[in-house]
Order: sequence, then structure tokens, then C-alpha cells
Amino acid sequence: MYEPTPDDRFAFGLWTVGWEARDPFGDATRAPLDPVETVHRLAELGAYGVTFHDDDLLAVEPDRDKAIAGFRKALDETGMKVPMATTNLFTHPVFKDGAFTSNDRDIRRHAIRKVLRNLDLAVSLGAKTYVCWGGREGAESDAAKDIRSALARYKEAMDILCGYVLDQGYDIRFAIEPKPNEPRGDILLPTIGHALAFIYELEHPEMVGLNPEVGHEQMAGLNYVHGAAQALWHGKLFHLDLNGQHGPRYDQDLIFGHGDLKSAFFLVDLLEHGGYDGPRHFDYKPLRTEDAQDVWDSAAANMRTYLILKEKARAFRADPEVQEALRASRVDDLAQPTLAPGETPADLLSDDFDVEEAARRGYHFTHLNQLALEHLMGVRG
Ligand code: GLT
Ligand code: MN
Ligand code: MN
Repeated sequence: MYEPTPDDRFAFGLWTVGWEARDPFGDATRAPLDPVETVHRLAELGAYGVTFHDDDLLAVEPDRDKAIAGFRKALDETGMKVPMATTNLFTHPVFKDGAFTSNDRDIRRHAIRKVLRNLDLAVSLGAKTYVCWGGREGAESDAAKDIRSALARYKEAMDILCGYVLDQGYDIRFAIEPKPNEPRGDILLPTIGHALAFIYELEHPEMVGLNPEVGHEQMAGLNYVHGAAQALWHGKLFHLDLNGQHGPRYDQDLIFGHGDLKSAFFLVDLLEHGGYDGPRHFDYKPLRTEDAQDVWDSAAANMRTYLILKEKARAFRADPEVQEALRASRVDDLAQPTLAPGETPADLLSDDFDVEEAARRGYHFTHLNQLALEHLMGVRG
């Protein structure tokens, strides 16, 4: 039980298990990982996919062609898929003031070129989603960047990329990953809501959606489950980054469920019963304290936790007492249109309604919440 299989569609970034654990205060605690080994190890653990930044492929083989050939061979041998790819527009010092929105035009042009080159590779490996995380797009001083111009340049870059995909006839969509801060003091498109509003200003909004990360919304004190639900409602949850975070602080990138477990439970419930059909992609960092074997145990822990929560969410929904509590809380009532078919505002105005009686009705949410907690704690179902 809780053994992952490719049907679960679990995927990991090469940069997750491959993180050498260098942080702002200390050196690496682990050796670089060969992407070829990563593909084999993840396949053995039951994952179905692997994702990458252009530069991740060069972790141990500096020759790009050789690195790509080795990676392709590992994919062929294991049957692993590449559902998504992305660009590193943040590590090199040239991106210190951003990529698409650097104040330096030459750098903006270099950034778009870097994406275009990796897009060709991503498509040739079968990727259907291309993530844009603009970690360096931002500022530390409000004097340093004209935010309106920066957004115009961000839009220009996304429009160029969409135009290129259309011209080439590629079957791939973009997914913007919001983050409020870190590494910049303030990052542009800081939340799901900001990014959604931006997407609808683009030339091809239908080609651009979201890749929201659990911890990034929680860093801003926001409810990730609500954010993911809104993205789904807009048809914009193209992809997602699952991980863990303990509230507003630095980006922890913990194992899925190792942060806010209750939120993780409701998230799995949403994804499994709310119509999300993309990969379950983990973007976490194995703790800096862990050794080479612990890294694989941590990868397995993400998938096992997801599968346990999936079973808990199923049992929660199937429990007759929960179903009764959901009815008592009128959760299903919210799916009913507020006006009946054919009704008009005039009908509404003539309603006979006892406002005091309605105000006295309780919603019994405490009971419902307690039932969810008891399922999660394993004392029911
Ligand atoms: C970087 C970041 C992640 C993004 C990656 C995609 S890069 O590791 O911290 O949240 O998803 O570019
Ligand atoms: Mn991420
Ligand atoms: Mn993160």
C-alpha cells in the first residue's frame, strides 16, 4: 500500500534531489548528482516524470550535446517522461537585476534567447508545459525599477515566446510561477492573483497559465488551497509545485506534507476531486542535513505522503457522517444558482424572507472540521 506507480503521475525537478544544499550561510553538503542517475533512481521509486532547467542537464557533463544524449538514453531505458521544462534565469550574475525585466536591454534580449533555445529541446523531449519562474524579476528599492515598464517588458517577453511557439507549430503552453520575495526583496507577479490578472493582458492568454507552488503562497500568508481552486476555476492550473512550508518566513521547500499538513490534506482532496488532471510535480529541497541515501528517502516520502493523503481524502468523502455534516453545513447549497431559472430581480425583491430567523441558523462548521481532522489523524475510516 502507498507504493507509487507511473499511473500516479508523480514528477520531480532534477534540481530538487540534485540540490547540493549550498545556502547563503554555508557550503554544499552533498556532491553533484548525475541527471542520468536521477532518472534511473526516480523511475525505480515509482515516479513517472522528470523536469529540468536548461542548466540542470550540465550538472556533471559540460558538453551540452553529450549531456542531452545521455539524458535521452536514460529516458528511453526507463520510460520516464518529461512533462515540463524551464529556464534558469536566476543563477548567473548577468541576471542580478532580472531577465525579462532587467533594466539592461542587452540582458533582456539574452534572457529571451536562453528560453528560446531550451524551448526547442523541451518540445523535442515531449514537454507540454514550459514554466517561467521570474525569481530575479523584481527590486529591493522602489526607486530602482519602473514597475509599469517592467510589466510591459514582461508582457513583451511572454508575447514573443507565445508567437515563437505558434510559428514553430509547437504543442506546449507556458505556466507562470508566482513568488512574493526571495531572492529579490520584492518579486513581480508575487501571487496567483497578480499572475492571473497579468495573463489576461497578454496577446495569447489561452497559451499561458499558472504553476503555483504551495510554499510560495504560504510565504505570503495566503491560502494555497483557495489559490489553486481559483486557478482551476479559471482553467489556469496548467501545472503545480507541491512542497511544504511553515507560514510566512524564508522559502523552505520542505517535503510535501512536512509543513502545513492540514492544508496538504485539503489540497489533495481538491486535486483528486476537483478536476485537476496534470502531473503531481514536487519542487522541494532535501534537508541540508541529509546524506546521499537520505535524498532518495526524501523523494519517496513526497510520493508516499501524497498517496496517504489521497486515501484519507477518499475516506473522508465516503464517510456517511461526513456526507451528513456537509449537508448540515449547506456546503452543497452553494452549488445552486442563487436565482431559479427564469427568475428576475423583481421576483427577488418581492421575496418574503425572515432575516432574523435566517441569522439564527448555525452552520456547524466545527463538527465538519473536526471530522476532517479525525480522518487526517487516523482515528476514523
Ligand atoms: C527554483 C525555484 C523554484 C522554481 C524553479 C523553476 S527554479 O528552484 O525555487 O520554485 O519552481 O524555475
Ligand atoms: Mn517551484
Ligand atoms: Mn520554493
